[in-house]
Amino acid sequence: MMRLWGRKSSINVQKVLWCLAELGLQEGKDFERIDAGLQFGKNRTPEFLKLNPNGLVPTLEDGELVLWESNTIMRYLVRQHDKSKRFPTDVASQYGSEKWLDWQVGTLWPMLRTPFLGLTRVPENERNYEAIKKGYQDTNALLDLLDGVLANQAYCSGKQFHIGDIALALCASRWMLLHKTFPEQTGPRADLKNIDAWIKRLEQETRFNDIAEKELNIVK
Ligand SMILES: N[C@@H](CCC(=O)N[C@@H](CS)C(=O)NCC(=O)O)C(=O)O
Repeated sequence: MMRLWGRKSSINVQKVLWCLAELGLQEGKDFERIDAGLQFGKNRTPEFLKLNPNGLVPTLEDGELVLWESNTIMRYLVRQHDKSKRFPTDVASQYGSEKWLDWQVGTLWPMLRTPFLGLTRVPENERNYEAIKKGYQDTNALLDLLDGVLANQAYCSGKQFHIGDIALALCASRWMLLHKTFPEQTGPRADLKNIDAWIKRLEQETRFNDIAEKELNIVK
C-alpha cells in the first residue's frame, strides 16, 4: 500500500489527495496517510529526513520508491496508477498541463505565498502588510493571464481536465479565500469571470469539493 505523509490542510498535500481521488484510489484501501507537518510535527525526525531531506510534506512512499515535490508526485501517480484513463495522454494535453504545473510552482505560488503565509501563518504584529498587499495585487495580474486562456478553453490544457488544473485551482481557491477573509489587507480582488466559471466546472465535474477548504486554515 502506498504511504502519503502530510496534513490535509497543506496546499501541496491537497494536490496529491485530489489526484488520488480522481484516480479512484482510496485512503485506507489503496494508500495510508500519516498526518505530518505544522501542529502534527513528524517532518523533522531523522526517519522522515531520510525520506525527504527537505523536511516537507507531501512525501510519498510507493514500495521502494520515495518521492517529494507535489507536482512530481502527481505526474508519477498519473503515469503509474491511472488505470481508468482519467487524464488524457495525448502530447498536446499532457504538455499543455505540464507547462501550467511549472508555472504554478515557479511563478504563481511564489507570488501568492507572501499574502498566504503572511496572513495565515505569521502573527499579526510581525506581518509585512505592504508586501502582503503587493503580493496579492501581483497575483491578480497573474490570474488575469490565466483567465484570458480560460476564455477560450474549458481547462488549462484544453478541452479536458488535467493535473495542471489541480495545482492552479488550489492556488485560485486560496486567492479567493484570502480576499474573503482579509479584504482590507489584500486590497481588491480582480473580477475574473472565466476563473469563476472554471472553478464551478471543477466543483461539478471533479473531486475538487471533497478536497478544497471552504475556509482558510489559520495557524499562527
Ligand atoms: N515544492 C514543494 C513544497 C512543499 C512544502 O512547502 N510543503 C509545506 C506545506 S504546503 C511544508 O511541508 N511545510 C512545513 C510544515 O507543514 O510543517 C512541493 O510542492 O511539494
